[in-house]
Order: sequence, then C-alpha cells, then structure tokens
Amino acid sequence: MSNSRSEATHTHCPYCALQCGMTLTPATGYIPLEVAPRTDFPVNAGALCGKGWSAASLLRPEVRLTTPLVRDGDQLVPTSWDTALDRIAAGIQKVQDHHGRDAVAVFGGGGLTNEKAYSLGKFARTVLRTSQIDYNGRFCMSAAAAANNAAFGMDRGLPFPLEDVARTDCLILVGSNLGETMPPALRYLSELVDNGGTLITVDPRRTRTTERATLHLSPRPGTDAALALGLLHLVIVEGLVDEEFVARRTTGFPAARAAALAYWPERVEEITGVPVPLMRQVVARFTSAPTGMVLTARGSEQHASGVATVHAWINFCLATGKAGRRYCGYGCLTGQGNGQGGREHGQKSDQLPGYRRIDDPAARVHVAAVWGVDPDTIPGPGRPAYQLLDSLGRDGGPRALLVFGSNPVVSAPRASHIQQRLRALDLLVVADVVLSETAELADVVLPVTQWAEEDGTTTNLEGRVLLRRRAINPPDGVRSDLEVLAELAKRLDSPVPFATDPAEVFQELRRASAGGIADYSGITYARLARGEQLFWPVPSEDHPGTPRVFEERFATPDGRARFIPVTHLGPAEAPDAEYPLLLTTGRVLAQYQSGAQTRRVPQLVEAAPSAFVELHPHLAERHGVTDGTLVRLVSRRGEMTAPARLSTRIRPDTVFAPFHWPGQQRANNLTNPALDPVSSMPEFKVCAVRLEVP
Ligand SMILES: Nc1nc2c(c(=O)[nH]1)N[C@H]1C(S)=C(S)[C@@H](COP(=O)(O)OP(=O)(O)OC[C@H]3O[C@@H](n4cnc5c(=O)[nH]c(N)nc54)[C@H](O)[C@@H]3O)O[C@H]1N2
Ligand SMILES: Nc1nc2c(c(=O)[nH]1)N[C@H]1C(S)=C(S)[C@@H](COP(=O)(O)OP(=O)(O)OC[C@H]3O[C@@H](n4cnc5c(=O)[nH]c(N)nc54)[C@H](O)[C@@H]3O)O[C@H]1N2
Ligand code: SF4
Ligand SMILES: [Mo]
Repeated sequence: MSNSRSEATHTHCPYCALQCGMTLTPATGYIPLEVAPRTDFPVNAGALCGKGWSAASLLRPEVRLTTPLVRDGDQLVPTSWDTALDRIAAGIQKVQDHHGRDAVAVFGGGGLTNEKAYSLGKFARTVLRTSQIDYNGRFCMSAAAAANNAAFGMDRGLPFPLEDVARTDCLILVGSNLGETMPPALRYLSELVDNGGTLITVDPRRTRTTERATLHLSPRPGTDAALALGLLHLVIVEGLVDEEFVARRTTGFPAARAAALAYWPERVEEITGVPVPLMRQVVARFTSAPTGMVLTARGSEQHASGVATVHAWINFCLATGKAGRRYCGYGCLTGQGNGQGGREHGQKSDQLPGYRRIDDPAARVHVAAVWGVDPDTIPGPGRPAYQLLDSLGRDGGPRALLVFGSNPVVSAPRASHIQQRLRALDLLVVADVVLSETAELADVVLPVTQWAEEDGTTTNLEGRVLLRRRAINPPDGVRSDLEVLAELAKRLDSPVPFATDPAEVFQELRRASAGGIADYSGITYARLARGEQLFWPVPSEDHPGTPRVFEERFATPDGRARFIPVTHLGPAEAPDAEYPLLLTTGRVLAQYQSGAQTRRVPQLVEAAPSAFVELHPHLAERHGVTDGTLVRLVSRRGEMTAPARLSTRIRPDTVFAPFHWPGQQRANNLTNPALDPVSSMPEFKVCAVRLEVP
C-alpha cells in the first residue's frame, strides 16, 4: 500500500457516535487526504459536520506525535521505540513486583475501535492480570447503560435504527443538543416534524436543537427525574395507562405506580420549574399519539442520580405502551465514535467481551477458552473510572497507569484533583495521536496511528457495526495501539498471543462474543466491506442482523420489560448563599470532548477559539457583566475564567460552560465528582457555583 493510491477509500468519521460515512481520496496539499461525505451510508446520507470535514487536518505531522517520548526531569525527550517499550515493561514489572498485580491500571476510551478495546481488556486480564481497568465511557452513557440492562435486559443504546425516529408520532428528546453534537441527525427531527409528528424537547437551555420543537420544557438542571415522575403521575390519574401493554409485556408496575403517585403536578412544578399546563400538554400529546419515543442524552444522564432518572423515563414509556413495537421505545444517544462497541468488549471494569459480566462463572469459562488461559487467572471486577483515577498513587491504589484514548486531565470531574493523582504515580504511560494534556504529564508517550491509517470496526449509536478502512500509510515512527499491546505483551512474557492485524483480532473477538448479549459471531470484514448493514446481535454468518431488538420480546429472561420504582433525589449539591448559581456543562459544535484533537485544527479553533460562560442578561446585569467580560466561576472544587456570553436562551438561575479547554478555562475545575450509586456516573451536569468579575 502506498500514499499515492489513487482510488477512493470508503470509511467513517473519527469523531462522534453517528459515525458518518466519508470518502477519502489522496490529496496533493499539506493535508494528505481529501474528505467528502458519503451518500450511500444511510445515517448521514451526504452530510458531515465541520469536525468531519476537517478530520484529515490531524494527519499533519506538525500537530501530531511522530516519535515516542520519555521523561527526563521536567522534559519529554524523543527516544526509540525499543527504549520506550523497555522502559514501560521494566516499570510495570517493578511496580507489580513490589505492590502486586493490581498496582498497574489501564484506562481506555470509547473512541477505540472494537479490536483495540477488545485487545486492551484482554491485555489487562491476561498479561497484567490486573482487575484495575476502566474507561471514559463511564463518564458518558454508563447511567443509561445500567438502566437499559435492568429494564430491558440489554443495553443497545438505540434499540432501533435512527430512521425510525423520523417516523414516530411523538418524540420527547431529553438533554440532547444533537444540533451541535450530531448535526447530520437533525434531519431526522425535521422529517419527524414535516411528517406531522410532535417534537418535545427538555433542556434547561434553548439550543439549536430545541428550536425545532413543538413544545419545549426548560427544567432546572438535575430535576428530570421529578419531571418524568410527574408526567407518569398525570398518565396514571388521568386513566391513560396502557393496561393491556403493561399486563402483557412488563413486570413491576404496581411499585412504579405507587412511587409516581407522590409526584403530583404542583409539587413537580415546584421542583422543576416546568408549569403544570405544559406538563399536561406533553401527556396529552404523547398518550394520544399512536407511536412515541423518549430519547435521552448526557443532559439527563450525567447526574449522581442518572440511573434513577433514566428509569423514570423508561417507566413513562412503558406505562404509556410506547415500547417494544415499531416506532416506539426508549433510547440513549450514545456519544463517542465507538461508544457502543467500546462498552461491549471488555475494557469496562466489570465486563468481559460480548457484553458478558466478569463475575459470571460461565462467561469466564467461555472467554478464558478463547484467550487460552485458566478461568481462575482472570481477575474480578475493578474500580469504576472516577474511583480508579481518584485512587492512583494512594495506599492500596495503583502506582502505574496506561492510558489509551482518553484525556482525563481535561475531561474528568474535579480535574485538578485528578491531575494531582496522575502526578503521584510511579509510572504514567499515554498512547495517543497528539500530545494531550494527559500525555504532557506522562513518563512515556507512545505515538499511535489514527483512523485513516488503520482498519478496524466501530459500532455506532444504533448498534450498527461499521468497517473503517486504511486510506494512507502512517508516518514512520508511528505504530498502532495493537502493535503497542503486542510488543508489551512480548516483553512481559505474555501467556497468550496478541495479533497486530485488526482482521485477525476481529476473528478472535467474534469467538469471544459468540453467545453473549452483544453477539458479533456472524459479522465478518467481508460482509461489512460488501456494504451489509449489520446491527448486533448477529449470531451466525447467514443471520441478517437485528435492527430492531425488542419488537417480539425484551431481552430479560421472561421477555418482559421491568418497571423499576424510583424517586427524585435531585442534585448532590444545592445552591446556597455562598454558591447561589447552578453550573451545567456540555459541548459546542466545533470542538470535540477534551479538545485534544479539535484544538489542533485551525478551522475549528477559528469557529470556537475559547471557553465561555453562557448566562442570562438579568444575571449579567446584577454582576455588571456585558458580552465578552471575563468572568470567574468558583465552586467548592476550584475555579475557571472565561469570557461571558449573554443569552436569553438560558435560565437566569443557571450558567453553562463547555468543557473542551484546559488550564484556567477548564470547566472540570468546578464539577462535582458525586457519583451515581449504580453506574458511578459523575454529576457533570450540575453543581453550585458563584460568579465573580476578576
Ligand atoms: N461537537 C461535539 N459533538 C459531540 C461531542 C463533542 O464533544 N462535541 N461529544 C460526543 C459525545 S462523547 C457525547 S456523550 C455526545 C453528547 O451529546 P449531548 O448530550 O447532546 O451534549 P451535551 O452538550 O453534553 O448536553 C446536552 C444538553 O444537556 C443540557 N442539560 C444540562 N443539564 C440538564 C438537565 O439537568 N436536564 C436536561 N434535560 N438537560 C440538561 C445542556 O443544556 C445541553 O444542551 O456528543 C457527541 N458529539
Ligand atoms: N464537564 C464535563 N466533563 C465531561 C463531559 C461533560 O459533559 N461535561 N462529558 C464526558 C463525556 S460524555 C466523555 S465521552 C468524556 C470524554 O473525554 P475524553 O476521554 O478526554 O475524550 P477525548 O478528548 O475524545 O480523548 C480521547 C484522546 O484519545 C486520543 N485518541 C483518539 N483516537 C485514539 C486511538 O485510536 N488510540 C489512542 N491511543 N488514542 C486515541 C485523542 O487524541 C485524545 O487525546 O468527557 C467527559 N467529561
Ligand atoms: S456528526 Fe459526528 S460522525 Fe458526523 S461528521 Fe460530525 S463528528 Fe463526524
Ligand atoms: Mo460521551
């Protein structure tokens, strides 16, 4: 394969979970590839957002890593691969000899391909034999995942293709700003409205997304559970429960019903700020519509009561009979490029490939046979992401950490504290495409290949498995994550082989997933390359895949969906005299996540050059702030400084900041690491702050 290949490569975007189809062709300028949207891939059908269009900019050698680096005092200095890998192997050996196997930890990412996520989990469990592995998906959709598993017996973010969203009669979209986070998906909302459907949005802010809505609800941040309980209350007292559906397809309604009865409309208005008549309209529209869906995203889920909140929305769907049939159901809009696949193949602390549980003896036997190890050597569950990062360098906590595909210095809650924990390590290794803020702290940095330079599969937010293709050779000096793992395995006397060819890894992943919930055994690179649209589970090579998973039955043992009774707990931190405002955090169109990648792309920096604090003009006036004034936000964890952006689209009691920037602009200086008791999701979406003008 050479850089002068003239043919086009059909592949997918390196960024979000929409995984838009794109075509790459060789270019002659300083960016080696030209990007064009694919019209033959149904999800984006010819559209891309600015991040997709500019993705090839990161292939430029001047913005990426091209050589391994090792720490020499305060500096990171270039070195050879052998030196870097030897140093890591020796460091791991030393830490494990002195402090035991669990003293080495691994942190993965939902942007890694299925092959990488699988190999990373296998590497942790067979070579390091550490239980201490988790990943950034814990910060993303873990609340919805836990609720989906409990309610439906399966966590496929969307249990139906996105195209179904355009065909439902009533959609409630909760805490999603997909107009900025997945712009090509806006067309599904437009089609829904053009088809005469009703779009209801729930977000404390009005956004590019809520503009399309028939009805918009603007609750106080962190009160979605009360809102959903209040809607269910109205359904019950107005006699609108779909009794036949509840009896035939669900269990557990009486307890959920009893819980909702405590949330009468006036009480819910008091908690949420949503007027009672608006709640009544939502219930009337949703229950009278022949079909309906509720979709949640991070706004509703990233709370210390995220799982309970998602259950409240699921209960509402089930009671109204809007689940388990065409154009109906609950779904979670997964975020990262491989956010779905990344949670299925074993980089999560409690999981083995195929979405198996690590504490399930049968699962351990199955996976151990594929790996060629004794099941008893596979460690048990480890710490979830925040607890893992928080334990680094402490007594009983890991002393070495390998990071693949995350930048927690910017993206973890209470990030300045996490930064200190990383500094306390004996050994920090970061494999990345760029010198991220986390890589800057590392003892060894490994430069790895990126999307257009390697093959691999991702699973998009619909559970559709996709093949990304290599379009260009990586620069000399850069290796793939799979090669890194294989080299380290060799140096650490691995009991089992690690393939470096993604196709070979996928063959193994197929076997490891066979019979699991996320069964990929019928998927092959050849089928994907032919353009077959395969939604898991795909249990055999002649199986067409499963676009809609719950139409016949739910994935629970008895086939019924489960109501889980929940109550409203509210934010872990309430505003008070010292910290009177609510901060909520999220995203802007032109930047991605910790910004490690997109802050290196000129077009995107021009579109979104810095963080900002969005606040209502009334609040601004009280502080003498005008558009562009530098303001400081202070919470119990820390502070950030950024220009004010005045907007009537936000509640006067709430401010919003994006989390894509480091240093003084780092929103995660402020965020509260209060964790959900079931999923360990941190409370990114609400904490108490005060505003100062420095
Ligand atoms: N441009 C861009 N696109 C991305 C990403 C990116 O970083 N940048 N990241 C990708 C990833 S990994 C993810 S997870 C997705 C996230 O996609 P989204 O969930 O759409 O993104 P957010 O901006 O985090 O949050 C969405 C909305 O939640 C609202 N919100 C805040 N608090 C509450 C609340 O208490 N209740 C409700 N109902 N809403 C609330 C915010 O005002 C915000 O508009 O985006 C993906 N796409
Ligand atoms: N305040 C606040 N904080 C948040 C959120 C929020 O809404 N508010 N959202 C949370 C959510 S939903 C998420 S998903 C997290 C995401 O936050 P992070 O985990 O920090 O995500 P990224 O910035 O995508 O980091 C990915 C890193 O991996 C690198 N990378 C990309 N591809 C590869 C690869 O193939 N191999 C390797 N080795 N490296 C690669 C990138 O260059 C980048 O440095 O942030 C969370 N943090
Ligand atoms: S919407 Fe997501 S997948 Fe599509 S081009 Fe933008 S970042 Fe890439
Ligand atoms: Mo995410």
